[in-house]
Amino acid sequence: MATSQVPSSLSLLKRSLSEQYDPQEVEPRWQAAWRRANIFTAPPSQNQQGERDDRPKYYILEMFPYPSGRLHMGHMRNYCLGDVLARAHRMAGKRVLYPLGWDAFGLPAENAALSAGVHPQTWTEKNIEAMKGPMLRMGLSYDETREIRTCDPEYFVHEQRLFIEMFKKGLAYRKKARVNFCPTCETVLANEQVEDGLCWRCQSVVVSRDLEQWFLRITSYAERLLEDLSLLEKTWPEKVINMQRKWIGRSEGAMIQFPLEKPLPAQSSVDVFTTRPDTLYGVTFLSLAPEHPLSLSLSSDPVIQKQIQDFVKKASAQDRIERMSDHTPKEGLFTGAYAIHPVTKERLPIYLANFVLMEYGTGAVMAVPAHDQRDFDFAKQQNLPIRVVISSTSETLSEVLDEAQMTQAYSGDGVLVHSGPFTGMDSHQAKWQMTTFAEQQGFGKKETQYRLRDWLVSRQRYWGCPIPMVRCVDGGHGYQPVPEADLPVLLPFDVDFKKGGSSPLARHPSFQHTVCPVCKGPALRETDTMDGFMESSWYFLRYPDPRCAEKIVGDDAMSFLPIDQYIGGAEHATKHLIYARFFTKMLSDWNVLPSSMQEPFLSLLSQGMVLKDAYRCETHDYLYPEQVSKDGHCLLCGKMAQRLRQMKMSKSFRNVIEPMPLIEKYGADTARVFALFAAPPDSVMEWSDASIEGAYRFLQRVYRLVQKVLLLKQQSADSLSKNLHEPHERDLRRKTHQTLRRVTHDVFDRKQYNTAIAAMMELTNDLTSYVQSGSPDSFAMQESVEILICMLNPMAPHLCEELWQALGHHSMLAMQPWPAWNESLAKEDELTIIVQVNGKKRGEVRVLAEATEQEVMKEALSVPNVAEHLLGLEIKKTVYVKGRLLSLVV
Ligand code: ANZ
Repeated sequence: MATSQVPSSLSLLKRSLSEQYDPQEVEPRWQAAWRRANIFTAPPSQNQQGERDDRPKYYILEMFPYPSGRLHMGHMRNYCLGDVLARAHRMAGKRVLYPLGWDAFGLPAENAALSAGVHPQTWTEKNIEAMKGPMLRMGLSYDETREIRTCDPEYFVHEQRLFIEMFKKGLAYRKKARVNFCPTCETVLANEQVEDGLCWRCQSVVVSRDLEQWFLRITSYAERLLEDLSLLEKTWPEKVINMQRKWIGRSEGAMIQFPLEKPLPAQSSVDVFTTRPDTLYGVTFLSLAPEHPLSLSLSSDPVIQKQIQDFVKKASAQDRIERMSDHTPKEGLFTGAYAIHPVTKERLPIYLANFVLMEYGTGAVMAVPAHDQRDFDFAKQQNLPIRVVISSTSETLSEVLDEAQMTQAYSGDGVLVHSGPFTGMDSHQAKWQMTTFAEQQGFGKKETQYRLRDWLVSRQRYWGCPIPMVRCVDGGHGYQPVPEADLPVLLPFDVDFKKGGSSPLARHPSFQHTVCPVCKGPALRETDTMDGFMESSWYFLRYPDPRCAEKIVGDDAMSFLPIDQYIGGAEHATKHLIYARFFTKMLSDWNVLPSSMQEPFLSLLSQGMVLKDAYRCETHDYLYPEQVSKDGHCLLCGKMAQRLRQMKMSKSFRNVIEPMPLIEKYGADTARVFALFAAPPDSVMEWSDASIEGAYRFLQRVYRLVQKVLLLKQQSADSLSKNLHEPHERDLRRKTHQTLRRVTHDVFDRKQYNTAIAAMMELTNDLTSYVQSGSPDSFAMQESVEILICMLNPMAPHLCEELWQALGHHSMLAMQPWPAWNESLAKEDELTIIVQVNGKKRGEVRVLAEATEQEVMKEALSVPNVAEHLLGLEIKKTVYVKGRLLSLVV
């Protein structure tokens, strides 16, 4: 157990307060004291003597940072939010786990190697140190004993084991994929390595290529990932849940087969996925993705074949998202082939169309131009027939849309027309009836599709976790996992970043050549590394037992898991937060995690962005604040600069505020209170110098208040005691306990620190007036000031620790129990009741909190304005809302 006593080396420290509060002296002193007392180390569920620690656990985590080397205000806000919860829950008697770590693999490290010639590892380590300093200077109460770095072999060995297990279970596999490829560097590029269509290294035009890559079968978890979002509905932001729903994108519909008029040796029909089987009678042609496997074999005419080849090439080079957009011009090509409508037996021309993507459904669409806008546009362009089969009303056929007059598709629901035996049926009902009919006739079946794709994880990069696979060259054993005894596969340090462009691993003299684990013949080691999102998909499982070497999740880990509160930006809604859920479900299926742990993050807080004004000069573009005069002119040329209000903090807008200078000027506590008070955690936070000053002044006020209290106590401790039932004392105690109730609720339940701080500011004002009132009561004063210091501690821990000690305590405030409010003291003595006559407010009355309806009525009738509005009228109805409102109807 950590001790909460002030260590002896410190117990002789100041018992009185310096005249001026000096955060630069106070803050490092307390940080050292906390560290020495080891109070932030998360207690395991059982100590070394085997004694159980039965306190409830609380695992709080912020999304771990990428060690870019720069700590910005966005980070700082994130960590302040987490630290408040960690500190508050420790005080509330929980066994808190609040760790820190580094998402240490990634592209910028490799960029640095290329541009500055620093090894990615050196660069990363240097940056971690550079960022950790300011983080600890902020007073964040991390358990430093559990720090992890994902680039450490002791960390990534577990990722390699995970990958191998996924391979063995068929969850990691290789398939051909369309990838970005740089012909000059001869390497595949991740999306983020393509800048404006050019290679980030050599600026050559990037092309698409079909190459074999490693994939993880996240799609086999699509349904569970979607279903279990309902478990998170009350504790995750609605926005994030909706983004995940959309990303996973379940569509229910049918798979329908259209026989080819001239069957090919390998295929006799085209399968399509449709969400609207009810429109089957409206199909007038089929559209295939240019990349569809049938495309090149549909025509035997060499002229058409050439046209098809050219079209495929052109469409494949187009951006996928753009291709799907309603606004992108539709492009198509008739293949010369026909399919047969499975019901009407009509001939349907087969087209290639740029807006059909191979990655979705079957890569083929049954086109219903009357009811699908893209098909409509395409039909108009290609002069193809349009056939209305859904009528928007249930009226007679005369109300049916006229194809010749239509200017856009009607995509809504309605009643079926021109649909054989289905005519007159409601389109909802017809969807399922048509599907059943197709099933009976053998040309279709019910089908659910997901937008979610399998996760492409191979990267042709150096600074990532090596994929632990080898390929047998001669023995025919294909891909084989690296044997457990040979794990981890380490990254060779002596690599050459400059020569050529391809991955340094693929050019390393000895890394690649190895032996096949099955036949001991020659084998080639996989030279791809894993996508950086792999490491962040499971890192939270390591903190509870970070040094456990044998297993990914240590024995005591479940005494902390799952994470009670996760904090991070909403920009991770679809990638990281889906991958982490996927891994958790998978590990739960493997019994590495218990079956009860289906979700990693029980509650999620997505903090808003940090914004600040930016300045732009016509000639000099964005300006640094020091390049702008007080009256808004560019100091470089004297022209008036344009002031752009509250832009995202970003290097390119030159409006970034670095936390360290702020801490050096005002101290960490001011920076913390500012970050917490400026806005609710999930809203954007607007930077303003005035708010920083405001936070600073508030803390100074609290300091002076305690100085005054100490002075009064010193002067005449006993004579200050008097009756606590006097009105002033009752008022102060009521305000104190009401504030405590409010702050407790705001911090622990609502996580709205800005309103909590506002309430403490009010209490500080009341308490200051009370203390200055001449004859304060020592008990009431001490009680109120101590409660204030306890409540403020999670936000401004250094100042509060200093004041706590000055108030005469010997134990550290960081381990002090969170105070409990007294409900009877918090209760209002008197209440204000609004009196309405016929729904209009006519007056108010002050009554005792426990007053009955009759007593309230009696008071109300004596209010002149109320009496006036009742004069000569009969009260027909009375509604009394206890403690709030009396409504009279006359
Ligand atoms: C016929 C139809 C008629 C359709 C109609 C829609 C409206 P969601 O809802 O997003 O899942 N589609 C199918 N595969 C496609 C692909 N690979 N590329 C482009 N479009 C494709 O979309 C499903 C609908 O998108 C399907 O239903 C299909 O068009 C089209 F009045 O089939 B529909």
